[in-house]
Amino acid sequence: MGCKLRDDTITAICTPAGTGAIGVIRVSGPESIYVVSSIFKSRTGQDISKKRRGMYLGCILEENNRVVDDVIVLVMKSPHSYTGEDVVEIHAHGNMLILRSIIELLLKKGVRVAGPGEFTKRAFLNGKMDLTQAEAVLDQITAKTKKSLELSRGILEGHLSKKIYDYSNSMKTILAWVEAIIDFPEEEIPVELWKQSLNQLQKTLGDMEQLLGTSERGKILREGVVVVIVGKPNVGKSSLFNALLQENRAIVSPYPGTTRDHLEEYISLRGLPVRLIDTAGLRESSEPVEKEGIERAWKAVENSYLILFVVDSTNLNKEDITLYESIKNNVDKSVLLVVNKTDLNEKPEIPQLFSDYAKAIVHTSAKTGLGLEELENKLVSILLGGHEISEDIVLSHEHQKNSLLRAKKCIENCINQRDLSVELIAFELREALHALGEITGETATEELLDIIFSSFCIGK
Ligand SMILES: Nc1nc2c(ncn2[C@@H]2O[C@H](COP(=O)(O)OP(=O)(O)O)[C@@H](O)[C@H]2O)c(=O)[nH]1
Ligand SMILES: [Mg+2]
Repeated sequence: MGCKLRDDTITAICTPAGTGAIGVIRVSGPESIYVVSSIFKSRTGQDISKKRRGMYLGCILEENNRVVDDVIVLVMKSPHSYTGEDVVEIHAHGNMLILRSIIELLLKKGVRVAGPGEFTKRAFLNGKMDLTQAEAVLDQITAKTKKSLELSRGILEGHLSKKIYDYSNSMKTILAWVEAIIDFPEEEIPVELWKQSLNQLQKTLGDMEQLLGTSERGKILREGVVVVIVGKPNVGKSSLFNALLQENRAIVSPYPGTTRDHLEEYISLRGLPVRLIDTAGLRESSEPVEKEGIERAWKAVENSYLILFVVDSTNLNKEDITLYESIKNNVDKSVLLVVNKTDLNEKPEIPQLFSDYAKAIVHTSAKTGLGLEELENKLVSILLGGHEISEDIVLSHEHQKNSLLRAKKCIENCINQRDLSVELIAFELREALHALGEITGETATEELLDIIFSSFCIGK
C-alpha cells in the first residue's frame, strides 16, 4: 500500500456544530490516554492511564483547576477501537464553547486537530476495514433515504469487498500456474488448463459486467438527483411540489408570480433521494425580485438531472410552447411533461412539440391527488432507466467503476489474445489484480486515498 500511517495523536469534535444534550470529542493515537488523563479528574480518584478499557465519570479541569465540564470518558485500548489505536472519547455537554475549550486544552498538550476523515483513514490503514467499508461509513452518515442506508450498510458489512475478492482469487489461481510456466519455459502451455481458465475468466467477466451495470443506479442512490419543477406562472408548480413533499412547504396562491425565490427539499421517491426544487414561474418580467427569481430558476434548470415541465390543462397556450422550446433548445435534459389541473379539464389537446420531446406525459391534479402516483412511477422509471433496484450490492463511487472497467479491459485482453503468450496473460492478470486492489484499497495510492478521505467530515 502506498500510504504511510502517521503515529501522532489527533483529536476532533465528532458531533455536529450547534447545541445538543451531549457533544463528543474523540482523541486517537499513542498519547491519547495519557493526554486525557492529564486534564481529567475521575470522581472516584482513579487514574485512567493506569486502567484498562472502560467508562469513567468525572470532570475536565483547566490548568488552574477550574472545572470546564462534567464528562464521561470512554477509554479504548489498541487494537480494540474504531481506529485500531488507543482512543479516548470525551462525552461533555453539547455546547460548542465547552467543546472548543476542551479541544484547546488537548492542543496545548501536543495533540493535533484531525483532518477530514482522518479517524476512518487510520481505521483503514490499521486494517480495521477495507476501502469499500471506509467509504460506506461516509455513505452511512450522508444517506438520504432508507434504501441508500440499506445498501451502504451491506457494503459496510463487506459484501462488495467479498465480490471483489472473489474476482481476485479466481484470477490469482490462474496467475499462479501461468507464472509457474514462465519459470519453466521448456513446458508447453497445457491447453486443457487454459480452456478451463478461459471459462473462469468469462464467468468473472460476466459478473463484473453485471456489477458495472449497477453503477448508474448506485450513483443516484448515493448522491441523489436534482429534479426541478418549471413552467409559466400559476400552472400549479408549488401545489405539485407540496403534493410530492406531502406537506405545505411552498406558498400556493391564485396570483401569478407568488414564488419568487426557489425552494428545495429532499424527498424519498421509492427509496431514491431526490432534491426537488420549486421555482419561480418563467415569464418576461421587469419586476426586479421576480426577475432575480427567474434567473435562479434557469440556473436550477441547468443544474438539474430532470425537468418536470408543468402546464395548466385549462390554459395551455403559446406562452407554454415558447418556454418549452427555449428549454429544449438551451439545455440537454430529460423532460417529463405534467399536464396539471385535470380535475377541471380532462383531455386537453397536447401540441406535437411536447409529445415529440418529453420522455413521458402524465396528467395530474395537484388539488385532488389524481395522477400523482403515476407521476412518481414515471419519475422513478426515468431516473433508473427502466430498471428496478433489486440488487443488494451496487457500485456507487465513480473511482470504483473506473477501476472495475480497467480490470474488465485486462481480462478481455487476456481472453482475446491469440498466440497464448504466457507473459502477456500474466501481465494482464497482474494489471487486473492491481485495478481491483484499488477498490478494496490494497493498491490504492496516497493520492487516491487523499481524494477519498477529504470528502469526509472532520471528526469522522
Ligand atoms: N383545480 C385545480 N387548481 C389547482 C391545481 N393545482 C394548482 N391549482 C391552483 O392554481 C393556483 C396556482 O397554483 P400554484 O401552485 O401557486 O402555481 P404556481 O404558480 O405554478 O406555483 C392556485 O390557486 C392553486 O390552488 C389543480 O390541480 N387543480
Ligand atoms: Mg409557485
